[in-house]
Amino acid sequence: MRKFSLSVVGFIGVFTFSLAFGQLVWTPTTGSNVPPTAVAGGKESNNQAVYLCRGKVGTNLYPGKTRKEFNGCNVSSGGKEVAVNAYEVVTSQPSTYTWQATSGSQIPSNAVQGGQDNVGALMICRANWQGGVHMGYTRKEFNACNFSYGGVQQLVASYEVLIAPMPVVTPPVSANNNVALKKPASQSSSWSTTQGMASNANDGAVTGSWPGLNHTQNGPNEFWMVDLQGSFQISKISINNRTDCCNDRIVGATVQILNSKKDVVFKAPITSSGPLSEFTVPAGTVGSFVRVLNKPNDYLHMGEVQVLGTPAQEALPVVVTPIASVAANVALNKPSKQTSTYCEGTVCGAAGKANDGKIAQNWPDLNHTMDGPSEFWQVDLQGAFTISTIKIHNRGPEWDNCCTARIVGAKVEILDAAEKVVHTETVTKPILETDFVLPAGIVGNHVRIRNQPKQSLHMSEVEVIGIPAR
Ligand SMILES: [Ca+2]
Ligand SMILES: [Ca+2]
Repeated sequence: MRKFSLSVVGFIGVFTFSLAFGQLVWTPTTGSNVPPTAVAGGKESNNQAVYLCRGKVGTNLYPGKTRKEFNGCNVSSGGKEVAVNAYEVVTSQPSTYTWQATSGSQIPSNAVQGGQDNVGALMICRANWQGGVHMGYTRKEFNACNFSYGGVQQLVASYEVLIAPMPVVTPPVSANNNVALKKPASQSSSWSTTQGMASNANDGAVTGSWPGLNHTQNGPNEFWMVDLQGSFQISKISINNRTDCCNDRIVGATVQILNSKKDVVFKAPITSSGPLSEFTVPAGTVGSFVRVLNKPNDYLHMGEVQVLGTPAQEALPVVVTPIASVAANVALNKPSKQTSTYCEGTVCGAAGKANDGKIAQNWPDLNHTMDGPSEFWQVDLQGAFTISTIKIHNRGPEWDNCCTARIVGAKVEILDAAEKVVHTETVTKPILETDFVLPAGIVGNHVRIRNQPKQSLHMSEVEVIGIPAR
């Protein structure tokens, strides 16, 4: 091949500026001084190595090739082969760099830049030519690898580009991820068939403005719920409130964590009308669902619910036997009975399900009578207790809103040892939990819940908080 030495004048100092082109190490040199550590990138037809270099012509920096006989870095410029006397040669190339076959304008996004001209970046390429392999440069518009050979520019459309490894993106290990994100969400009702959908509250968009909100109707028992699709150790729940109006409607709502059986394992009231409410969940809390219950008879709308958690094994709930000398649920696991029992096949709403310690709120984890005119459920406390509070946990809302209202009108009676009524309360709201704080000094041996006539009586749990009477 012929060698040309054109336009090689005074380039000392042109490489003092720094060009951060990947991880190749470019070492300045001149003329025939090819360092022994130079990296071969191609070869002549007689297998003599040629080395990757780059040299400046005017203001352009071109990748090219060198060996000591060239007395410079041979680059393609202005249609000619130009030997640049003061140039840089690659003396170290990461082992992860590879040559990738391509053609035309198809340049991989991780191609390595080796220079630039007045249009833009020039990527390092090489092509087979006349029995050898020769390095040059490419850009999409060239539709080829541009290199020099035999004194002139060569353009070869089938070529290779030098590529750098794609950066490896490592997801955070065991981080507290938002495990609610885009999981199946449901709600008791929606604003319309197309607006205020449940999924708006866990789509990842933290907006407080309509229409980027979930939006229920304003019944007594509205809710939003996300299925986490697995059990997670939950550390925190964040709720982004609506901010464009009506931000006080969320005050009085309740956030709950439910385990895989939909037992409530954590609950907290939402007390702030501010843009963000955050709930720190006690360590060890494992849940599969997160539910937000509305403030009864108000709309529930939220921008985003985020649940931070890590995958976990679910521990079975431990039933703790209360110590009788302090105020405790004295109805827990005591003998209970009811006038009739509703069953679906072999699955029945036995009386004991209303005082087994589980607040599951869904069938079949409920007691369930028939719907006669005078049904009741009753627990024998097995002793006389001074009763301070009775908590009635209603059936949950997510099955159908028909059932939660059946409890309205139910009577709560406290009976003495002779089963004479000593105190009565009435359930007035179809809400999830009604707490009756009793006047001081009420002593009872039994608690009876009478149905709203001709409505089935079904309850998740009846808690009777008391201490042994003296
Ligand atoms: Ca959202
Ligand atoms: Ca129960």
